[in-house]
Amino acid sequence: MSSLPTKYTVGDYLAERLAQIGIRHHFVVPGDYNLVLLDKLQANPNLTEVGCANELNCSLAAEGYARANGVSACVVTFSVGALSAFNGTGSAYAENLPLILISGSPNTNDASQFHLLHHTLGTTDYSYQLEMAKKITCCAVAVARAHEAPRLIDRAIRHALLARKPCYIEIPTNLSGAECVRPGPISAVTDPVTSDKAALEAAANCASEYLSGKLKPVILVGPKLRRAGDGAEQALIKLAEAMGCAVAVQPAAKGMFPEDHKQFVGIFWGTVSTDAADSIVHWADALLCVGTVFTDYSTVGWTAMPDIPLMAAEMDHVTFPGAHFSRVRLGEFLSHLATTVKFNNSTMIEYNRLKPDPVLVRTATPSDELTRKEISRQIQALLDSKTTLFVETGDSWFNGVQLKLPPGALFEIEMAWGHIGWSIPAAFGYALRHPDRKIIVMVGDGSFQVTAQEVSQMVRFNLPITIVLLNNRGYTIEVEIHDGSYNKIKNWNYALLVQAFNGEDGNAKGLTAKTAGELQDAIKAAEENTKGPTLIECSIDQDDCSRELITWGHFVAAANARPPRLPGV
Ligand code: DPX
Ligand code: MG
Repeated sequence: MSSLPTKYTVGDYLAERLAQIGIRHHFVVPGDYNLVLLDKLQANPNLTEVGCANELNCSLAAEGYARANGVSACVVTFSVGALSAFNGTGSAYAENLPLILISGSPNTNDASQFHLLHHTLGTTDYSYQLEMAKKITCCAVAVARAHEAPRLIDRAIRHALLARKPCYIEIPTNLSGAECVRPGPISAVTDPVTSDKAALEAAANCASEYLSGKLKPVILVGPKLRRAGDGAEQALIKLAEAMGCAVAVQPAAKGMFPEDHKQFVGIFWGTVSTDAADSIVHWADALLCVGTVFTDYSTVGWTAMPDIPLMAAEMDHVTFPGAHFSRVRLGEFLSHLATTVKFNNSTMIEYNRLKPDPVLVRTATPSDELTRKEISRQIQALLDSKTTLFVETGDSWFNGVQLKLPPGALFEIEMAWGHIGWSIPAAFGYALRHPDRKIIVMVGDGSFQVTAQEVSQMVRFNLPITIVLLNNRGYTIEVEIHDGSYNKIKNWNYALLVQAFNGEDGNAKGLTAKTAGELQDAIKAAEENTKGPTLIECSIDQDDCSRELITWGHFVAAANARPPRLPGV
């Protein structure tokens, strides 16, 4: 391409690699250690720079972009920027997303001259940021000489893409513009590792052994299914249909198996499961776990950990009771298994007996005071094949998980990291990559206060995101886990705040709803506002929370409160 540089610098090299792996937007906050690098990235015709209000939001916007695009980049300055961006990087690690964190750093001459520098700890050792980054990424590199940049940049990006984890690249301020070689073929960075044939075969044989003699198989789907890529989601549908058995889904994997599929039996979340997913999982005598993640949250304080021997198919390996197979790619394994398994629909027959009858949903009259149930009912009616629903940590998790996803609708949740405020920047990052989708965010008042500034980027980029803010006046989920005065927060005028972000040229709308009719009108106004975000503040009573939140909160609190185990006891 004519506008690509003829002479490459470290910054040009990085820019070209980012573009080659499919990144179209890079999220930045400038600072003097990264300004030359930002110029180089800006100069690449395939990259669009997206400025964020702060580095926490910048990293979370990149986290959301990685959900939509498969990979993302976040560019910050040394320490004051990077330490804030570590939070979103931690999220990307926990949620299995390849986010490339890039930080500017001091001039290469300063360390040997023992200079004290701004944006540092006030010591002359500047290696601490790299050392910290090593703990929260799968590969952390610091470029110390321009000629090393190609090797280190390629290594970090390749590791991130393979492991589906974040990586870290540190570039000194005086090296971004330093000359280096032009990039070689991108396949050296992006080509996938395929399964070891013998291991794949052996794992499939072991699966047949595991299933032989079992009468009641169930598939349990976890969030790593989508992260694995490689067509794993489609392969799972084929496997499920070949087996004919019940398919339950973990809350963080909602939407990764179609909810309108006749074998979908609900969200398995222990005692707060939907439909009868918990009954059928507990009835099973064989559980094929596909990309599952068992944490205190997903097992409801360890009360719902399956207690039968499991098959666990992970992104790059498979384990069985007494056997382990490395270098088996999930998509390939599921496809292979689909050709060898026997049909056994016993769990579907039983599920259809257990399945609860549809609940009659009461529609409020317009003048009725707004309730959590009515909000959910109205959001349910909004969902269509183009919707992506973001649900924030808080009661929004439980309200969102209860909704039925129509075919094509997508669902995003950050259950492993659980950072309140994630949904606003993450939905912004996601929307840049998927401007064609109808994005709805369900968020609580406490979470919104953490990252509210990023609504201004939605305004800047004219993104018509609908934010349904549940104002229950505080940290209700914490109230249910362990209450105290610290769970009260200062109330804001949220609708007015969002309009303040308009400045002189924005199209954000801020609306309030205290009754069912007001919410209906506000949703209509949101649908008509195609040029900017619409926030609808829904006021509800502080104790108007879901049954699931109270039950889950009770068990998680009990798990948190276990007394220390003494040695030998
Ligand atoms: C905290 C949580 O208002 O939602 O529905 O009222 O609970 P609900 P809100 O958004 O409040 C959220 C609040 C304070 N968690 O209840 S879930 C602890 C926490 C966290 N992340 C960060 N800090 C603290 N999850 C960054
Ligand atoms: Mg709240």
